[in-house]
Amino acid sequence: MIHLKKSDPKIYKIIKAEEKRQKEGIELIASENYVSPAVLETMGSVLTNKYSEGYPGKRYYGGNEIIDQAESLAITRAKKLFGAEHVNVQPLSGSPANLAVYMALLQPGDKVLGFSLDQGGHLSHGHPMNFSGKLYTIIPYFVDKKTEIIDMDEVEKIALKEKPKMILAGFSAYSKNMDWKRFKKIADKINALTFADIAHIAGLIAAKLIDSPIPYFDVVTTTTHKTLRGPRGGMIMCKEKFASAIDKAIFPGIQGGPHDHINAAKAVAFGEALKPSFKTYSAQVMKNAKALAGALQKRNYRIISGGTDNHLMLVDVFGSRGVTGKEAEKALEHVGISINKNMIPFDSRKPLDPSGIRLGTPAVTTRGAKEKHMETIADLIDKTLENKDNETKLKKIAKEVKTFSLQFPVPGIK
Ligand code: DSN
Repeated sequence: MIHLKKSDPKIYKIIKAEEKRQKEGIELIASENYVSPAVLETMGSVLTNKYSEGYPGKRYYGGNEIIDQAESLAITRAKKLFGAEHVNVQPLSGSPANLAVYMALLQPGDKVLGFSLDQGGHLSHGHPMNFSGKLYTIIPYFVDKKTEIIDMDEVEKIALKEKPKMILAGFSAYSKNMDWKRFKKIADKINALTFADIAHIAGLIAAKLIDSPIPYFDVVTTTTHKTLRGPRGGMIMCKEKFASAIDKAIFPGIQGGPHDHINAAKAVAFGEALKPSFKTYSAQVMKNAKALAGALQKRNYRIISGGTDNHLMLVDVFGSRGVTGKEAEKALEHVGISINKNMIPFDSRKPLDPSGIRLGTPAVTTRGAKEKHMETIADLIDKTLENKDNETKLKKIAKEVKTFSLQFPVPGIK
């Protein structure tokens, strides 16, 4: 970064400080990951200079014959990776992708069945303060109080009673597998459209380690970062019959020029995900998540729904230790462990200071951590929460976190 260092030392310093934070800390935010140096290089390339409203071969600006090749490669690789009939790689991120799906398939006011945010859903699945909750009539479904797993019989009951126009399946804080086939069966009974948001688990699906909704669902959205380990961005996959409506909803519906440098970086990441090493990586992400959940359970932490079948878990820190999610996040941040506070199902506390924390293993696995390291991480988490008000002990733990982290290189950081 010789140019940046000279021309904007302030931003240069900020980037260097963030590199240091990423290197010396333990990243357990379930939606974060480290992209490869190749993805980083592509995002920092001259492709950022181009405007290319439209789609490959049908642009509203000249000079796009090279950009067309990059976007087409991203599409072809995504189709191969996920077995999708049609792919749009232009969504700027997950929420715009979801907005486009609502716009393409529904009219304002239409009924949508969505997983409640406070139980593991996502803002764009119908939260009252989000466009989805403001523009559409959202009927929420929940997990079973005892098992903390989505009760599909209950989903069916609600669907048959409410007859939504669309059923949305997906989550940002749920550690069990979705029963895509059952969702589709229910939707077929009431002639509803099916929409899956696989933002969190796209990498695990691409690696064929968990079931995919793509064969069954009308439309599937994802982000391209998280477990998929690509650049920040979104993507929509759909059956051919929805292709034109989806494409029009993205452009000119809600977006202008696509971010060509990001779309090319998506192509690079999809290319990486098509390699056998990505399957090995994703399998390790899941093994590490199971090991971390087990190590925490051994220390008497309650894991929501009793464990994890993917890359993430919710821990009831308030119920297990009397430490709130906010207190846990702060104490862990203090020692260099990044996590986020999270509501747990039927939480008696509020979103800004809930009972739970959410942990995920995609980032630490990218750095090379294995099951045995999850024991150390669980131990560091436990010690931190036990000593959350003891500054001397926290300082000591912070040193241990740094020593632990520095054994693992971060891609793209020297
Ligand atoms: N912000 C993402 C997450 O952390 O799950 C979802 O959009």
